[in-house]
Amino acid sequence: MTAKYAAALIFAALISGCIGEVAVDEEVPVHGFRVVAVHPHDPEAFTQGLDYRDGVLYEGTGLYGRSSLRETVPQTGEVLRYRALPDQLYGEGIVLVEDRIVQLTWRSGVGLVWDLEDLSVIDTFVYPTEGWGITSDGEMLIMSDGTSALRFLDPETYQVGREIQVLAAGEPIPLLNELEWVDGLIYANVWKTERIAVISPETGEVTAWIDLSGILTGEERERADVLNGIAHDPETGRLFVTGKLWPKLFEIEVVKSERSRPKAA
Ligand SMILES: [Ca+2]
Repeated sequence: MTAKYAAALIFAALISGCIGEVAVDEEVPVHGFRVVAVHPHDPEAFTQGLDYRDGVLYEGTGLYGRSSLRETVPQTGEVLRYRALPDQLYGEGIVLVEDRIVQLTWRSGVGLVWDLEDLSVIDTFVYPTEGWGITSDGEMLIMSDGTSALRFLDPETYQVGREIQVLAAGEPIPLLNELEWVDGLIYANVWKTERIAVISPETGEVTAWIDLSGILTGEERERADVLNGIAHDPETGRLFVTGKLWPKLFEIEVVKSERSRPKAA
């Protein structure tokens, strides 16, 4: 193929919308962010779940032999309470529900239920999928498992009610990870990306993306693993994000855009 012919083919594909990443996301706005505050975060914490209540941040961490549940002061990173998981359990998402903390594990098919008052395990439950992220809409638990599915679980029986498939511009979005319920929408980290999907809990449609590219410096990024922690304070609207082995916890504001833009390379 001559270069001129190849160029003509590419041009034809471009004008017909067949190539170019803009086409994938063209119907979904991509929001930016503004850092409001930066707080210390334990760079040894392999963050898998983040939640917030009454001035305290709750964090679940992963890896075999290093998984934990911890309660910290967001402004300082001070650890108020800490519980190690058994070595054979790989901790995943967490969510506070009334006076309990529910924590998933990755491939053990078992969830742990902690008493918020003394951080003792008071119950367990089982599920047939991997466990990734978990949040709550105030009535049901919402769980991710590494696919594009989100399942709604009864918070008393842990039985699955309904399930939604998460789609952006008609395409399934797999690898949904840490979750957070924010003002009637589900925020989800997408594993190995710096994007948060903003998802309608009714339809599973991604109504917007939040692009957190550049939130860590290049040097920080080299030492850290992926974005994987979102916590929201419904009282003040504060939104916290961090990631696995990140040295910082960020408070951010979402800077809304009505327009889509191509994914970062
Ligand atoms: Ca969360």
